[in-house]
Amino acid sequence: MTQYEANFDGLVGPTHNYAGLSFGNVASLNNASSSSSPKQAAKQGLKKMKALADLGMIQGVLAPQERPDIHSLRRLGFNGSDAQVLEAAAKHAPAIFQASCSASSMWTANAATVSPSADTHDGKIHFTPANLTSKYHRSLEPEVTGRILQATFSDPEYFCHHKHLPENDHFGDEGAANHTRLCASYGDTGLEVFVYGKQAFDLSQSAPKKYPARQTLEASQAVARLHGLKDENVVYIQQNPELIDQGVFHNDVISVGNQNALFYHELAFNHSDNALQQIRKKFKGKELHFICVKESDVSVQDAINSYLFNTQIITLPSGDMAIIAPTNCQENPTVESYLSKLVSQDTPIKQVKYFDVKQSMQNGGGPACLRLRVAMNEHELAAVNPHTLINDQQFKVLNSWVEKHYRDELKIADLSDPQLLVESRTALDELTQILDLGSVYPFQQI
Ligand code: SUG
Repeated sequence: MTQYEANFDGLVGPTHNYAGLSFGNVASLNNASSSSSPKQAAKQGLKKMKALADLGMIQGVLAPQERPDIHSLRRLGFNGSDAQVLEAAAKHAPAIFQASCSASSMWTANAATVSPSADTHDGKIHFTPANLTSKYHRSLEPEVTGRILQATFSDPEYFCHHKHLPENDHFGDEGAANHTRLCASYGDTGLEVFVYGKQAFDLSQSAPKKYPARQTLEASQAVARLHGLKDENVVYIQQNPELIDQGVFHNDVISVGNQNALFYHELAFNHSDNALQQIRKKFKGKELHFICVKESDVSVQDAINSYLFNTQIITLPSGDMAIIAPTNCQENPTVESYLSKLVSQDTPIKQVKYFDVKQSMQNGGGPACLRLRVAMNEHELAAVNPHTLINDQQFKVLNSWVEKHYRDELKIADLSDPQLLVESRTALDELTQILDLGSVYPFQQI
């Protein structure tokens, strides 16, 4: 049976902005209050999706969330009409207000953890939305993310959806950003590699000191249990806490895997030798490629600035792998030279393709943050909501939809404009029809 790995990218929402909301994510802090372009951001994302579809990949799209999140502001005691809620929150609690306006659901690597049917106890694809408890603005996402995932993967014969984990720092879960699956081919049982930042119930263990560890071991273990993964097919590895303190706020900022290749920085993991040995021992395929980048080749700082590891490694229909990198890698001479050497070496990665996703990068989101991977066989693919798959037609429709509804420029002060709320809801209402999602948004359920 034919097997695929589909990428479901997050569509950038109409309120994409830079509010400096993510302590520990250096790009987010550095660009706080810069003006953004929601239109450009959405188009950059769509262009990457179309390019991957043109390469013969299965490419899907996940809808953004409703922002400003009036519902969450009402829960915090702001009342009156929607316009009054906006005005009062922006005036009396500007930081909370800005958090309620973030388009952060665009980074769908944080939407959920997904285990393909070859790995799970019941032979279905399992989804657990991430609770994203570490950041208030992101903790607003899981409920609606769950609904969007259910509307995209709705057939219970093939897909099993769990509720997000308990909303507490002890179970802080950031989804696929800290999860990689290694396998011989997509349809084979894989080794699911969960990378955590700290152990929440054992404070004697090492943990970062300056910035938060957003993923806990206990959360990763709970997801593995929910998905019915066998112990022999799972490893738990700790991220190097010193790197979290340098701004590596997720594992996908310092390592990425695809099939039998793991591309990582030599300082990525705590007790690295032991971690890699566990992977080697449990990996069931024949050949495993550890592609280790030395600090002397590319420093951690260069990796963070360029997002060398927030690249997507994809397997092209030809069987070769390609690395999808942000143009920021091309603009960094050390990283560019590393990548051009990499594709000529004896690894499965044979091509590098650069994409301008700068609007996302300025908030700390590279190509890999923008996508959620779902490995599927042809029956499962046939059960996916077809309107969420990118082809020439859907690309055109979505581009025109962005053109029609999105602003060219957005400043923090614009977020309290009641007209922006109207524009966003109008756009999203139309989008649910384009993608055939049903009423997934709170404003559609009143
Ligand atoms: O959660 N940035 C996101 C970036 C997510 C990147 N995802 C992965 N690495 N998988 C975050 O920190 C910034 C929003 C702002 O500051 O306006 C933000 O949420």
